Amino acid sequence: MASHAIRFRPLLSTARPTPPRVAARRGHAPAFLVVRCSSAGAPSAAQALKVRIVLLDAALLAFFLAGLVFHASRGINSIPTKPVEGQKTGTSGLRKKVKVFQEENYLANWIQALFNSLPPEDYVGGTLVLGGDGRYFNKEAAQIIIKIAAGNGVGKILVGRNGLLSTPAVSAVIRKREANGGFIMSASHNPGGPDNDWGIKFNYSSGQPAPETITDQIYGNTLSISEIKMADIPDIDLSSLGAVNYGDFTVEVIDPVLDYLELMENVFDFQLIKDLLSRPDFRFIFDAMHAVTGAYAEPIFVEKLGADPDCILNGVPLEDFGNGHPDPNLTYAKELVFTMFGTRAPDFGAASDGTSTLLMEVFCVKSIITDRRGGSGDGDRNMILGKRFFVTPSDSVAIIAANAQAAIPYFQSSTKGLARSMPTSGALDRVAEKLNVPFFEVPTGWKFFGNLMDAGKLSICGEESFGTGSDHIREKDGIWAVLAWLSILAHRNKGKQVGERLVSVEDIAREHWATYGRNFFSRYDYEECESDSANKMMEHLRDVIANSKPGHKYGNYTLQFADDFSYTDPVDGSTVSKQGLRFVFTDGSRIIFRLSGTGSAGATVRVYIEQFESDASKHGLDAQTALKPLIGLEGVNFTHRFIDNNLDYIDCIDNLAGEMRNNTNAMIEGFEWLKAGYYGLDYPPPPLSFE
Ligand code: VG1
Ligand code: CO
Repeated sequence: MASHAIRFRPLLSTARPTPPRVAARRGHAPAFLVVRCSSAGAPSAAQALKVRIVLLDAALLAFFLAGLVFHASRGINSIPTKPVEGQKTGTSGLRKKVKVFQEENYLANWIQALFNSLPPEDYVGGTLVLGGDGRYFNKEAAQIIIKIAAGNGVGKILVGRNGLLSTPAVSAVIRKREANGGFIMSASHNPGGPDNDWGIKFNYSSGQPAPETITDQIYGNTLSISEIKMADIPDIDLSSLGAVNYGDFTVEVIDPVLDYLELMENVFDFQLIKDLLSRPDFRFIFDAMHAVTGAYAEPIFVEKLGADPDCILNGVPLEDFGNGHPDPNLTYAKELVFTMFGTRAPDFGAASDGTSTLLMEVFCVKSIITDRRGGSGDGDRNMILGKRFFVTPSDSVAIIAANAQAAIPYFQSSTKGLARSMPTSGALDRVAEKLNVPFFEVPTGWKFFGNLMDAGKLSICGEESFGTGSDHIREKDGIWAVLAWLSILAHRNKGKQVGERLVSVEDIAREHWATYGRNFFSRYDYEECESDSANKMMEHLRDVIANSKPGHKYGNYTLQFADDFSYTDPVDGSTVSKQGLRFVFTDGSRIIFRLSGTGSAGATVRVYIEQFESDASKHGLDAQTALKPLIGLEGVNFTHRFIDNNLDYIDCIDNLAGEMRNNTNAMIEGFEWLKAGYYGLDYPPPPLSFE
């Protein structure tokens, strides 16, 4: 790698003023001293000083000199590089195979492109946070990121010990420490290990995922990048807490749990939860699925809340999540599901980010299940199960919202507003209506919630993909969701004698349906489809939409409208389009098609099916039974209609049907088969028909 010496030319910043939001959040004036690097022809630092010294008062001069000394001691290598194709950020950061990230400068290019995209006052002399889910390649990546940050003039990096920080913890640390932003090293729910995925995400100063305006700029810069600025510092030992200085650059290794734990203690009534967990008649299991939640489970659930340590399963984060898929859903968290549907099921089971070990016989007196397969590697997802009962994420957020004010101190005074992603079921809409608070429907991906929260318009939000959260941070938060449910259960059972029947997860859900009606919901994923076919299928569906008219009959359903979802941010007016194809019927039923934006190979087609039922006598139906008329659309076959006159699509769909039979990732609500004691790799064929 070629490198050459850089001379420093200190300048008074001519850059744009810091946006008021950033300045206010930092709580101090924006950095005014910017060091620019140039390789030749620049006046020396001493010359520049002479010119400018008259303008500087004593304090400024002192600061300036200090900066000069520090910068001089921070050797920076300028590494020539070439653009790499395909570094476009998806729904949540840049995700690729580990092997791709290991290619020369692949990661370094993206990180440098990021710095090239941010206004210098947002990072020069500032503080950034760095952490991740402990997956394979994080250790190497952390060192690269630290050196490039130092090379670009960042003042301080706060890193979680051993590079670990859950996604919600990164958001919490950014906010608490008033940092300018942070990096999350995670491909989230995508599997880890040398042959699997790696990912990187940048969050901004209020802890929110960078908006598309920034990620688009980063992508633009990856296409023209020619130089990487890397500080010439040794690899940092990330295993022990404390700060190390290299001139004016500091790396501080922080405890990954403390800031987050403190926040949770402010949001929830820990004593209330503790009282529930100490009941002899309440059992709770937590499986951390070898993902990052493992680092949080013991300090929070055991040390603070008194849960039995034996009941934390797979609590040691592993680089490949124990070879599991760290996505907490009904497919990847089968063992947890099995346990919760077993004869001696605990009262409450929750999953957050990945396990591979069978939980077949877990009979802890007090137990919590947090299953990383049912969540994601980075601790932002969650799955909630009661005894022989699955709460859909769409219902979960609605139930939390409906009960938050009574059960969670953070929401005691008010709920500002509620929001969900477009494909998430309409259960939350009805709660917003009843609470008479503003409601928002945003595109898929957490980044769209941040602005609403910053503007004070949003308290609680969620996605059907096992993401739930609130404005306590700017990410979805798996442990927050588990604590929210525990709070609701604790609140509902306060004062109950041992032996008295406890209000269960199922009771709470059924009561909710009785009040608001039930939104039956199911999502089907068709993974690793051929990209071209999937794109053609979507184009074809767009044609169908263009030709469809309100009032058009589909079996017993009448089309209200069909469109390609687009969104205008009510806060900054920015717009995004092509966010999912919707067929919405007059009774509120919906069929939605989307292409995933988080895959690392091929295309993933997601189909979301939803039907509203107000009749309480039908709320007990299995979701697959309830949804059957909509999915089958007898005599019409909805999916078939879209494809039967184009063979290309049929090829793709055939392929999809094959994938479906192999049960790649079908989040199937209901589970009659499971209740009947069936448990195996082959799910019964789903009702969605692709013939
Ligand atoms: C998926 C989910 C989406 C979620 C995103 C990131 O995106 O559908 O709701 O926000 O993953 O979650 P897509 O584009 O594949 O449908 V995570 O836990 O992977 O950060
Ligand atoms: Co995740």
